[in-house]
Amino acid sequence: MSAPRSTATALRICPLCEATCGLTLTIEGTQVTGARGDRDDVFSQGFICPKGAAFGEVDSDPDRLKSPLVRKDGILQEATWAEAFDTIAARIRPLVEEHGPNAVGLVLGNPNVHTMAGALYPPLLIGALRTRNLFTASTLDQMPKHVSSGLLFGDPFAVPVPDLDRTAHLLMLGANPLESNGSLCTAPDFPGRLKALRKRGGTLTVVDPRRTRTARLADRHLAIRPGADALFLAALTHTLFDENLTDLGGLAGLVEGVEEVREAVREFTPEAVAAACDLDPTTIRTVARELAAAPSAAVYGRIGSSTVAHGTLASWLVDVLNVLTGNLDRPGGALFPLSATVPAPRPAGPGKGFALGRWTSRVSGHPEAKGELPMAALAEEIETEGEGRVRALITIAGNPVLSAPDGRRLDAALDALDFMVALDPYLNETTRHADVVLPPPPPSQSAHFDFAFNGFAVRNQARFTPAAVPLEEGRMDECEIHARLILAVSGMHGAPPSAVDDLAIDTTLAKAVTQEHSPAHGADPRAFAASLGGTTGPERRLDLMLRLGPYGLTLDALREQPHGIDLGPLRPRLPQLLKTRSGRVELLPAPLAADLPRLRAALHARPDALVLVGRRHLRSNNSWLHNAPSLNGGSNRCTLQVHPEDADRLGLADGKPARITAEGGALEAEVEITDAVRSGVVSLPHGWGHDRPGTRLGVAAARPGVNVNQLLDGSRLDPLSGTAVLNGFPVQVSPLL
Ligand SMILES: Nc1nc2c(c(=O)[nH]1)N[C@H]1C(S)=C(S)[C@@H](COP(=O)(O)OP(=O)(O)OC[C@H]3O[C@@H](n4cnc5c(=O)[nH]c(N)nc54)[C@H](O)[C@@H]3O)O[C@H]1N2
Ligand SMILES: Nc1nc2c(c(=O)[nH]1)N[C@H]1C(S)=C(S)[C@@H](COP(=O)(O)OP(=O)(O)OC[C@H]3O[C@@H](n4cnc5c(=O)[nH]c(N)nc54)[C@H](O)[C@@H]3O)O[C@H]1N2
Ligand code: SF4
Ligand SMILES: [Mo]
Repeated sequence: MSAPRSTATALRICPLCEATCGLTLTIEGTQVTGARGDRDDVFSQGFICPKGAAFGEVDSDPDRLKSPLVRKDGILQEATWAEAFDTIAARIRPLVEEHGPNAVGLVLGNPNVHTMAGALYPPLLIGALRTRNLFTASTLDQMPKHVSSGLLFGDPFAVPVPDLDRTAHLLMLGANPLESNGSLCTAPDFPGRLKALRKRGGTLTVVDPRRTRTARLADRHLAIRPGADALFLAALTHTLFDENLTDLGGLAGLVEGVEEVREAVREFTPEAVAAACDLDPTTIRTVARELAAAPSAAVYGRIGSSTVAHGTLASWLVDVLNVLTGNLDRPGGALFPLSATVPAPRPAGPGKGFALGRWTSRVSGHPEAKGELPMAALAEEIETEGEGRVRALITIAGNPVLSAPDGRRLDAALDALDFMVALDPYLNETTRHADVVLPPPPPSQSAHFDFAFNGFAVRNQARFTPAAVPLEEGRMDECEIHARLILAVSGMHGAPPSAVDDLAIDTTLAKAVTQEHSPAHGADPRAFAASLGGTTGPERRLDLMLRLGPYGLTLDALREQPHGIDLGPLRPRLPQLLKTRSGRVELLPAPLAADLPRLRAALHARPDALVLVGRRHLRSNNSWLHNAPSLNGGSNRCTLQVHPEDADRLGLADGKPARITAEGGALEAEVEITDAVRSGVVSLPHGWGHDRPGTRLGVAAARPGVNVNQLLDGSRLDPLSGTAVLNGFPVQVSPLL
């Protein structure tokens, strides 16, 4: 007879999307058997979605790897942690010594922003590798926003978020928070907050080629032609100037380049953009007037306005509109969050500015952005012979074979590597190519703090949840895996992992004690380090960041408030946060001005007859949640949505297969006829295509779907940010007979 299992509860911040809801987990023995919203959470106040409710199932997925895998005789086999790190040290160092640091490429995927390890260690790994071959999910996502923020404000992380709870008017482009739960706008219960906006008399305009669940909640839905947002936003800007509707309010002395923007958008009249956007000029003028007239308003753009040909221009114009209507940095407008772990603010003044293109990629000459090269260029950097070729690759929490353009080509490239390491819980489409797989423990066994998302949250707050259950025997904490990986690649294999954290703490403190605005100014670094709370390296680092942060918090203070500490609504932060050379908001930075002729050319381009856009489903998350049975029941989700008129024209029948062809290849998918997509547009979700051999994803493989990114060949990029065009590219569709 086995001993009776005890039932307990534990708090855990949900890592499954950007909303960061507080969950109360039910734990039997060491297994999570249930999850509900934590009603006392200072931020999420009990909200939970179906993904959070499935936390236990995701956590205990039997397909999660339990021990490291090392390739022996061509086959991935279970191995000890010691063997895994020995192999990495033995294989990576000689490559670096012979071919230089760029011989090792690094891929960082999305879940890194959902773990403490993913926030704390990759910067150190990048420093240790000194490689320029850095590729992340940002160039499949929000890099355009980093670039526009870098240029406008001097800081690529200074991303204004809409003040959801106080705004009187929200203009949302290319986002569908009722399915995604929000992005670059961390807001538990985004749907509830939008409903509250309507209830208090506010208005919502949604710009999306699909009539999404979010669009259905709006006062106005504009079914724009995909890829045309920058033109639409330029016409709104034009109208503000044309009708004397600009009013910078309190920003007036803080902005330069306003007159230059007026000139730059002169040509983009509502009439001039109407055909490309497929919106009538009167509507465009009305939207501009509403924006100007609202007591407060925020313009907010996400994926559908970012992963497009003019993604950086669109991201820039979003904030140009926020500035010109006086809504940037004021309550009810778009504000900059202030998270508890950023260094305490320095005094306002000129900064170093933001440079783009400090180096270029080896094969195609793509300019770097924020130190990164386009993910879409990874395959060619592996395939193409010569000095600086990527010979070894480390992937951390990324599945680019499905999430980036042309997975088949990348598959072949990964096969051609000399050596590959994957830090990932699953053997999937990407990690199956690795020589060493390092599996992190399931989330219940990891502590959590949101380093990334607190910087994009609609309310300042800080929450820490310790591991809900102890590390299972044979497991290694993800932070320790990272630390050991850093040691293995930097010639310090075998040193204690705490050395990595100590070095990080020492480096941070050495700088902080010299800075007058730092809470550590003038302190003895050793004594300060010795006073840090926390029992592990990452906890001590969190404690340090909190102590050096703007609120003077400590890890102990967070532990005493397990439901979190509310730090209040967002507050104005200008001019302090500006790091531009002028010390002001630079409204028309030169690289953006130089990209405008490309937008002008788009005014006259003939629209493609049929273009494809993506979509998200509430129960999914990119490529890795298709293995949880309760999130994957019901009808097929990987369908090609087609408007009835297009279906008629193309001879497509509902429920029948169609062939979709584009520059990267051809796919077959089931047709779903619906007028929720506008005519001229078809929609297929991403993250599917789980039919490759050598993976261990039993549930996902049974309903694999197709990989939409196989339609792309990686050549379509937003040039300023290197971001792949994943929305609004031309396709041909025909019935499959
Ligand atoms: N066509 C099209 N393509 C897209 C998009 C789109 O809208 N359309 N969206 C893009 C966007 S926005 C993004 S962010 C990317 C995402 O693409 P990726 O960054 O590749 O992320 P995922 O597909 O979510 O894969 C996540 C990987 O992390 C692993 N993982 C899960 N949890 C953990 C963990 O705790 N630790 C570690 N180490 N690993 C973990 C999973 O097993 C999986 O291998 O996809 C992009 N691709
Ligand atoms: N359920 C679920 N939640 C997720 C994810 C997930 O995969 N599933 N992924 C997470 C990640 S990594 C991210 S980055 C966020 C993304 O969060 P969101 O930005 O909200 O992403 P989507 O839900 O894909 O919404 C994008 C919308 O843009 C529209 N669109 C496409 N092309 C255009 C265009 O040219 N112009 C305009 N105006 N609209 C266009 C699409 O129809 C779609 O409705 O979601 C996160 N949350
Ligand atoms: S909304 Fe996001 S954070 Fe909240 S429970 Fe759902 S998946 Fe988790
Ligand atoms: Mo993303």
